[in-house]
Amino acid sequence: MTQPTDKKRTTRRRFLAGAAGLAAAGASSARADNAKNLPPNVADWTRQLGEGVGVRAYGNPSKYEKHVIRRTVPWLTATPESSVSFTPLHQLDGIITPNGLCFERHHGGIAEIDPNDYRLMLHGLVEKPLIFALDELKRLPRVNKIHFLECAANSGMEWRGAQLNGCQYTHGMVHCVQYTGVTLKVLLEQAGLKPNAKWIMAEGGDAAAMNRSIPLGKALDDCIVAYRMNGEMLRPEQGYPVRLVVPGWEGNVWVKWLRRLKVGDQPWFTREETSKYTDLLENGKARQFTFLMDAKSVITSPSPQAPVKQKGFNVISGLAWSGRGKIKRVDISLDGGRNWRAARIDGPVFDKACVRFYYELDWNGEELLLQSRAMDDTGYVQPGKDALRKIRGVNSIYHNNGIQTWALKADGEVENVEVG
Ligand SMILES: Nc1nc2c(c(=O)[nH]1)N[C@H]1C(S)=C(S)[C@@H](COP(=O)(O)O)O[C@H]1N2
Ligand SMILES: [Mo]
Repeated sequence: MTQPTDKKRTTRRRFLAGAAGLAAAGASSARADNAKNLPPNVADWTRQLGEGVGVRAYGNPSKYEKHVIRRTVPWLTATPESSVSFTPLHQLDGIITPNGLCFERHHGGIAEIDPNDYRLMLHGLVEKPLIFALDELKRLPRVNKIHFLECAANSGMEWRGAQLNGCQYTHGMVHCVQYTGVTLKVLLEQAGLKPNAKWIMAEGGDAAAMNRSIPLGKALDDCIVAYRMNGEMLRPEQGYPVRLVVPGWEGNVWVKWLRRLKVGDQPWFTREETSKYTDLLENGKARQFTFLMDAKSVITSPSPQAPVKQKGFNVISGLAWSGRGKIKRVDISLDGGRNWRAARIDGPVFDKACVRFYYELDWNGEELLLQSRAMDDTGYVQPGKDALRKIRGVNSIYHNNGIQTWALKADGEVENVEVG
């Protein structure tokens, strides 16, 4: 075992001393605790038998965690069927999003598909059109991959300035889970591609019949026809029983309730790649087929929904991800981007997946402007919001990966702001 450096050891010791100080201070603070359950007393839950096994045939979180839920912004959309709910990023840790908390984005509600009646059709410029039942997909070679999915419209309300007060709303259209399925490459090889094959179209079986064109190169590279997330079958809201996984690319192309894959020699110019999911620039022209999600990061705690409760030692925590590859580094600024220092990435770093970063802060109560900045293994650095606006203007909705600023106030409250 390697010894920590002296510097690290002192920091850790100071940290632990600080934490103990907090616990002592906490006992006299406004915490809603009940003295009869606290040491040295024997707590209520030790005085009686607990609930037996089998009562919770499918387990739920503790009843004390009822506030950890997906949330919606009612004024954002006209109907709940074509709408979005947001991942509570500020209440989560690590890199995996629990299945029940993954944000949802549907254009025609959640399709309810009987797995017995499920079929995936593969046709177009192929030698042999095929139809797969779910069991047949499960008999094909299997892969497991952890990837983030980010809606291109994530942070889309922030183009013209700070809007929504909470990272759940500013950044909560992202989730990261482990997918199990068969590669799209295997399916395409089974059907056999015709020489002029260049694009594929993926279409959903939902009421929106949402469809998108994807270049063949990407389809053969790393796309997965997935039926499981985090080990269990996909949730209905995530596309049960089958969805397309398009690592690193905008969520819109990850077609859920996947019904059909058609091979062609050009894109289809569907609604979702013409009137939507294009990036309107300052000069009135729009960028099209901007699939890639660039490197991005956000401090999830502290953040407006997760204020700082105590002075002294606190953990700054956040997520970073890049559609180009692996996250290489995350920097933290406490002064709105003037000075940067490296955050500590903790846990696994996968390709096109979220990483968790931490920065331990001894907070003396001074006001701070907290920022995080991600860099990926291609050398791409997450831009500031003004730098992004210089290239993109403010007409866009999509692909806002600018650096987020949280203003930490003296009372520990946190606000969504912008600096220079
Ligand atoms: N069939 C179908 N697939 C779809 C959609 C849809 O409405 N219908 N929404 C897309 C959009 S815009 C996004 S961002 C992602 C959201 O995936 P999630 O609901 O698992 O978060 O699914 C995509 N796939
Ligand atoms: Mo989306």
